[in-house]
Formats: sequence, structure tokens, C-alpha cells
Amino acid sequence: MRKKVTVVGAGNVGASCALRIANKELADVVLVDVVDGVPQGKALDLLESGPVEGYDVSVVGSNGYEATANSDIVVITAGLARKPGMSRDDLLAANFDIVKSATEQSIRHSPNTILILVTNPLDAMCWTAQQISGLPRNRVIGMAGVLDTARYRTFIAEALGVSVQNVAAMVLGGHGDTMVPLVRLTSVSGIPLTELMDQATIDQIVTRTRNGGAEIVKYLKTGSAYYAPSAATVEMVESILKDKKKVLPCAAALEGEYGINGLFVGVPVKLGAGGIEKIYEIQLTAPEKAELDKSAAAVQELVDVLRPKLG
Ligand code: TXD
Repeated sequence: MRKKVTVVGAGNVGASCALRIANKELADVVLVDVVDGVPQGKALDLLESGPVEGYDVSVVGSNGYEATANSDIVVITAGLARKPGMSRDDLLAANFDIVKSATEQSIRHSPNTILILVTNPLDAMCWTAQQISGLPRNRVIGMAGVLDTARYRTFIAEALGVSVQNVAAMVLGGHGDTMVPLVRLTSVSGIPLTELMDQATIDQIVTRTRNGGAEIVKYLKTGSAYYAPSAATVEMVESILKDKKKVLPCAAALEGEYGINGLFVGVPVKLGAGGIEKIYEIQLTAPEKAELDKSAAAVQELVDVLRPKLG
């Protein structure tokens, strides 16, 4: 039997996720959005690409959740995107309500599903989804680290004139200006980055990575990035559906790992059929740990604002 993935939010990221899932023939797709006609129209358009692209998956659009029943994975992208000058945190209150309702309805129809959160502010939305759903932590996962790491790897490959595939790296921490690119563990086919690049260039790349989302928003003016975000999300979807057990930086609910408790923070995890099958707790240097703590504190601030809204 084919796998089934629901994508909530048929906007830029959601529709791009649906396109990539169909193109890779990973699963049947259900697109859900509140806007009448948009998920239906985009789904039909995607379905009609099948004969050309050669995929046989079904793609259905809906304003309700009946068609989402028994999804293996639900990807939540529903929300408002950042406009120029708007921080991720400005989105907090509006997106809390949206993610709460998307989670409730998704879980009602797919109690055994794995949730992948994309909506910003990412780490706080993961927390919201877990509080609302009551799912165990292996089944609530946030997408941010794969995207942030992809941006970091792109800039390194570009600067060195090498293949992006040779750049191995991890960006940890929250999805925000306090994210933590781990320079010490970045390598190009095993060669430490620090042997290939001077510190000033590394610092520039780290700063550009931290501002990677804003750089795109500045160009687009009316929305935020979606090609790389959807690619990153679908890498996670694929690793779960195919039980590939990729080790990827994802937002996970920490219960004491890295000295952090009760918060979602980006850390290396193993993604397989069980969702998060392992959280890797790697040895950090004191400055790296301090950066991760700062990032976690930023996530904590948002969660403190949201907690009373849970009722
Ligand atoms: O790294 C990351 N995690 C991110 C996060 C990378 C890129 C984008 N990121 C965030 O994803 C972004 O800040 C937004 O919060 C979401 C979605 O971004 P996208 O660019 O796809 O926004 P759009 O194009 O505005 O699409 C959002 C859709 C839109 O069609 C709305 O009608 C719909 O969400 N929406 C809803 N769908 C279902 N249910 C409800 N309640 C709902 N409310 C709005």
C-alpha cells in the first residue's frame, strides 16, 4: 500500500513540498488549506503533472481533514510568512492559533501520524504541536536545521569552488538569529574547514547563514523562501518513509540532553520509520555550549509567552 502524507498549508512551502513528494513518488499527498479552491486547484494541477513526470501518486486538495485520515506523516506549513522587517517572533501569536487548530484536526484523523513542523517561529510551534497533540517526542519533529545547514553548505562550497556534496556540516540550536553553525565539525571530504579557509571568511559565512532567511525575504519582498525549505522538509519525509535513518539536524524535544529540558532545539537526530529514533548528544566546547544555551533561552522566551495560551 502506498504511503500517505498530508501537507497543511497549500502556500509556497506547502505546495512545493507536495510537488517534491509527488516528483519523488514518495507517497499520496493531501493538501489542506483554509482558502477555498486553492488546495483543490493546486492539487489538481500537480495531479495533471503526473503523466509528464511519470508519477502515479494521487494528489488531493481539501479545506477539511476527512481526506487526511490515516496519514503516515503530516507536514504543517500553515501560517503567515514573514514580510520585510518582520521578525520570526512577530508571527508568534497568529501562528500559535493556526498550528493549534491544524494539530488538533490532523491528530483526530491520523492518531498514529508523525508531525513535521515547518511554521515559524519553528521551535515554539513544535512545542505547541507537542503540547496540543500529547504525542511522544519521537513523533513531533521540526524542520529548520536541515535548511540552515543547506545554506551554510552552499556558501562554503561556493567560496571554495567545490561540490556541495563534499561539504559536511551541522547547524544546531533554534531557528533564528541565534542558530549555532558548528564550524569545528565542518569538513570538506574529511578535511577540516579551518584548514581550508581563514577565520574572517568563516565568520562571514556564519553570519550570512544566520541571516539566510532574511536575505531571501529582502529579495522577494512579499514572502519568504520556499524552494530550499521544501527540499529540506522532503529530505526528512523521505528518511522517515523509507526508514533511511539519516542523521540530520532537526528540532527535537529535549529532556535533559545538552542540559536543556522541555524545549525544542535543533540537534542531530536519526530519522527513520519511528520518527526520531535517536538524539545524538555530542561533546560541545564551552563556547559552543554557551551559544546553544543562548539559542535555547531565545526559544524559552517564546514558550513562556505561549504557555498561558494553552489554557
Ligand atoms: O525553516 C523553516 N522552518 C521555515 C519556516 C522556512 C520557510 C518558511 N517558514 C515558515 O513556514 C513561514 O514563516 C510560515 O510560517 C510558514 C509557511 O510559509 P509559506 O511561505 O508557505 O507561506 P504562505 O505561502 O503564506 O502559505 C501559508 C499558507 C497559506 O496558503 C494560508 O492560506 C495557509 O497557510 N493557512 C492555513 N492552512 C490551513 N489551516 C489554517 N488554519 C491556515 N491558516 C493559514
